Amino acid sequence: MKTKLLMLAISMTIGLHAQTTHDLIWERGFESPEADLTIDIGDTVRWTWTDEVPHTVESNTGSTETFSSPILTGLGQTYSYTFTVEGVNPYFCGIHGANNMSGVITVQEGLSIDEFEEVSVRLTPNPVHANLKIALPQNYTNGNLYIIDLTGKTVLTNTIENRESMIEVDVSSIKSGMYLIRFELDKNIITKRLIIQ
Ligand SMILES: [Cu+2]
Repeated sequence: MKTKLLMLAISMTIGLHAQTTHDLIWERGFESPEADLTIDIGDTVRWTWTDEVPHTVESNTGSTETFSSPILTGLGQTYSYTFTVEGVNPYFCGIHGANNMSGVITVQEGLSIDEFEEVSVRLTPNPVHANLKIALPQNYTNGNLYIIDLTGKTVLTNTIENRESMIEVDVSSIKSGMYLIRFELDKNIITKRLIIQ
């Protein structure tokens, strides 16, 4: 009985570890390499529409998994897909075409914990009213962060210096709503969704 409980606890921990949601913007001209991600099996990719024209997210020829969003229009609309098979998944917008909107989601089995943490950024609290605390990975040299509204306009830019692992950003001057916060840490680009209240 105790063994079973322990096994359950371990498998729940692994399950939680695997369930990361990665955010991407989705608009005309959004392409590789910014539209590319490497994720773990079981992770979800969430695309957020950041312009006001119709788009789809569709797997392209040769994709390991097959997925297709409905045609969505409007700022802040989202489409999410959870990847469950190791492989390579080229995708594109069925309306604007692979030459204008496309990327590749690479799904790997069991990214090591180090790799996983290398690309992890934690935002607390989220939603946030004033002081946003950001936990950063420690093995980068140069960093910038951008808070971008759903029209694609950058409303705040910060340089991250001295390889800080925890920073605070005052967002009280930004009006409430949904934003994307984008981190450029050396060559890693990490985008997350941020709600400001
Ligand atoms: Cu499109």
